[in-house]
Amino acid sequence: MREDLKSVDPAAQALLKVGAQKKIETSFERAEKLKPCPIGHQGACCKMCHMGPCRLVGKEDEAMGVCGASLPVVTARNFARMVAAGTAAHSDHARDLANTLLAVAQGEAKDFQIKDVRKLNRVAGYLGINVEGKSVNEVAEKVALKFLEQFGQQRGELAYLSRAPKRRQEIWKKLGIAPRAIDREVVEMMHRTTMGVDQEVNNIMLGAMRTSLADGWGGSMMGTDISDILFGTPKPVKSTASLDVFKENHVNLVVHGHEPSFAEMLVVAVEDPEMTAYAKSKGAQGVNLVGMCCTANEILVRHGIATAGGFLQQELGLLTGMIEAMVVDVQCIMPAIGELSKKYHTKIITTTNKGKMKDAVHIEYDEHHAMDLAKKVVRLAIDNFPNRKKEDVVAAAVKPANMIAGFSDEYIEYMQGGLYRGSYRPLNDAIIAGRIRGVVGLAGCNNPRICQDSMHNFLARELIKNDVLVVQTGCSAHASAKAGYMTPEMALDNAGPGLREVCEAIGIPPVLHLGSCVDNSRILTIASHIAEAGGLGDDIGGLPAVGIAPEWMSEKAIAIGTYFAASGVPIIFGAGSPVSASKTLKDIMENKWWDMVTAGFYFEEDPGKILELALKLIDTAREKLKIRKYESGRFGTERVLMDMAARRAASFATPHGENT
Ligand code: NFS
Repeated sequence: MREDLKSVDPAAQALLKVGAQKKIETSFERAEKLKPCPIGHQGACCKMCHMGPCRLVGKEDEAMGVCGASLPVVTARNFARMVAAGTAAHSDHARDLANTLLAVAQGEAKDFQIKDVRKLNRVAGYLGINVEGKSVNEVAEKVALKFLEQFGQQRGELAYLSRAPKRRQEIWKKLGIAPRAIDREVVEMMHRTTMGVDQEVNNIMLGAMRTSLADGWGGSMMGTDISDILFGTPKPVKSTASLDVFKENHVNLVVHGHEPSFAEMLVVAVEDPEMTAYAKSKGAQGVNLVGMCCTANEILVRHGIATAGGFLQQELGLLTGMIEAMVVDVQCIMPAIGELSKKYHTKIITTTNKGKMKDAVHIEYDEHHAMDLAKKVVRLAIDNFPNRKKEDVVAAAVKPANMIAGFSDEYIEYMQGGLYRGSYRPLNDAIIAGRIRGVVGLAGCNNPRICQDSMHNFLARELIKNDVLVVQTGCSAHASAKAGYMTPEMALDNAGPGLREVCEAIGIPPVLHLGSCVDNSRILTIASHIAEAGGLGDDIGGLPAVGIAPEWMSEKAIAIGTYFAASGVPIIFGAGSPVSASKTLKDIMENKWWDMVTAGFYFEEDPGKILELALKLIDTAREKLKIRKYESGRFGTERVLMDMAARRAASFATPHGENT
């Protein structure tokens, strides 16, 4: 690990130098100048009312706010509010998609179609909707209405909880943490953490788990499913990743943020011959659409659109001087890009009333006129091409890394047996035999307080070396993609012998790109399938699986970590703990939660210790399951993950039998 570097990504390093030469500050420098408030950083600052903010310093059992709130209560409330905010963000994203699905079903959003009818029917099944004799649009309408109901229903529980293993559902019921409705859990969490309501630490944390489950098994899972229904379920696609995916002779248009609908329209619009002709009339050869952050992941896994990387790349991208327009919507958009764009010819285009920005052009997206608006944006970018200043242009001069992305849970099932025999059993067998030691979901953000990508890359490399299959989402996936880890060849050279054999048999990378952060819900689905496939217990809790977010910064990451723990997957976060002020809270999350939900939530800053802990958790789970003790290079005699269907799958055919 290089402590002296701001990033391990050579393209980022090159652009950071450009920034330094031009005396342009980015979040990397601001993070150095602006140290976090130590009291707030550890979760010991209470600003729920105007008697404070109270800074609870001193001994844990003595520190107290003006109202008498104890340190553990304050820390728990702060944590729970982060969960609520993260849940709100993912779920509001899903709400917009549900409204789009409804508009499409009702014939009001004519530029979209239902791309994956098979998935629509599968989802209808989960929701108890009978599809017999109904047209595609009729089913889609019922599905959309049922989804919208999930936000505000006053009775019952979230429909998707039934997708979890029975054991897990029982645990949630017993603890009283089965979420009732998405909005209700977020609202209730805001209520119970306001001044003078919930004063019992364990109860606040149970509430946090219930709220987070409304994200994982609610908003996020819905977001993933609706995107698949409307835009297609991902299957492996080739692409490239780097800050150097911008083209000097093209109009460069970046989509940055999270919601995929408008980006999907832009993917079509930039290919329109009318747009290419218009670009040529302005001296460019065409329009180069590039993704950033989670919008990048959405259009990468479905269309193979190149990615410029994750959260910390947004300012660096502008420093290339080659971006004509950056279209943003919601979440992880740095306010700094508005001011920075003024130093260049780049136009920032905001597209939602929820997220406006000073110094940006506002073109409000509306799914009812999606294509017209997409073309308007593309034209604006093209019109800006002649304004590009030659002297501003810097190429990072780092060859973009090749990658394969697009491993949906459906595809992972398909690749283990083909369309009609798809199953998770071969994966379970590989785990039981010790070829695969365990599975790690490596996810989450970048954070300028940590050398960019250093922990993501270190952990991905070390985990595969130790025969751990790595599944990735969000900015962590960008980190591996840029480093070139998402190719089948990576397995040959770097994976442990067992994992390498499995990857070779199917022709997959040892590091699988599952999509955006809402697509962490795919990991929940995979974990449920593994539990149901047999041989590894009957619950998600107890599987040799761990979730890690080593460079996290967002409230959304906290919501994700909490719903994984509440679902039975132990979680390790790097980048400092927002609950470190309270030993009581640390004990609840690291120990008591094991008794309650068969998983703990750990904060550990040292990457070596994170690795050690992850492997220990995996090995302990193996021991408890009484499966073969992991030893590198020594496997059991169980079925090898290789048969004709698996070999055929290596050609990356679609999980749904269509032609690619
Ligand atoms: Ni996830 Fe996507 Fe990245 Fe973190 Fe932000 S882009 S939703 S929150 S920073 S992984």
